[in-house]
Amino acid sequence: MATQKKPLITHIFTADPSAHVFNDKIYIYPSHDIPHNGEDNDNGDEYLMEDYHVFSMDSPDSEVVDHGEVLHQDNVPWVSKQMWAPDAVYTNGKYYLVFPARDKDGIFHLGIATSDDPAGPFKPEDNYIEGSFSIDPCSFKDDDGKVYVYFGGLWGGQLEKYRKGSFDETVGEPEKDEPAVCPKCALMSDDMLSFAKDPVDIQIVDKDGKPLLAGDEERRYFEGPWMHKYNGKYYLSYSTGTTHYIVYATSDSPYGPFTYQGRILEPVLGWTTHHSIIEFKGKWYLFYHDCELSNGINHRRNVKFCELEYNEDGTIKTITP
Ligand code: FUB
Repeated sequence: MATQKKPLITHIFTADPSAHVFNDKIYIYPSHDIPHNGEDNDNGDEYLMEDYHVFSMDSPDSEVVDHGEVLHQDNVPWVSKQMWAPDAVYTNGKYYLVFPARDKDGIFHLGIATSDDPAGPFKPEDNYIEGSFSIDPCSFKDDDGKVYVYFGGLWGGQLEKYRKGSFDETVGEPEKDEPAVCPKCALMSDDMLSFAKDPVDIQIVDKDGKPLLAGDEERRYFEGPWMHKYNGKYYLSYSTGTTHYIVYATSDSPYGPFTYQGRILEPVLGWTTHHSIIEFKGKWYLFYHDCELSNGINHRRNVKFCELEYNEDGTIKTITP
């Protein structure tokens, strides 16, 4: 299946779209790339995001509406810089924006901001979620009302630096024949302001039940987790980073283990690839980004979307951009 989609938002650079259906409309919570002429590097220093805008569409065929800036880093007491990929969830009659950023010491954590309206503005908590770390939160509400946050990203996202239990700047990725670094999952407290349980590793295994190895770069986890459910199964999808695929794995439990299934999206223009998946009025859609608007400048990205299709057996048809 091919997608012909054009950049959805063209007046600012947007990336990392987390899409949701709230009140029968599609809401998009992306990050906001700020143009600059600095260098790209493996630490992600080029991603100088400072704020969030929220966008909505009445339907996939409608115009997209920019609801404006809904949160700026200057209004979040614990943040120093880099408000990266956010997500949002509706629970307890409120909308919660879950976002990563660096604290004053340059360490990434996850923060919470709240609104009565899916379009914001969002009021931040003074401190980050205690015990949170790394980047790319996906806030998934299960059918029983429990909210789980899946998170973690390698390299600039610092995930591998926690391999020994706590942050250690000197710790790198595992050897290629060792199990890959796992994404994390934490059950949220009922008030959405803290972790109800410590984050746990989410295992991603091959068809024989063996954990994917760090050297298996076409399949192992790198960043950008997304969770959705289809026909009662949990689908964990994510970016493979260095090989630029969006891939997925399935499980009968939100905690896994997840069995690797295949690719959702072939590489897009630009280094990063990051996505979300929603169902809207009986059809499924993939939201993602590339660098078409900037002709390939890695930190000037644009959100796109296209339809996503399942095969009869529940596998997902690979999309070629
Ligand atoms: O947008 C900054 C970072 O780039 C995100 O956190 C990653 O997922 C990648 O898209």
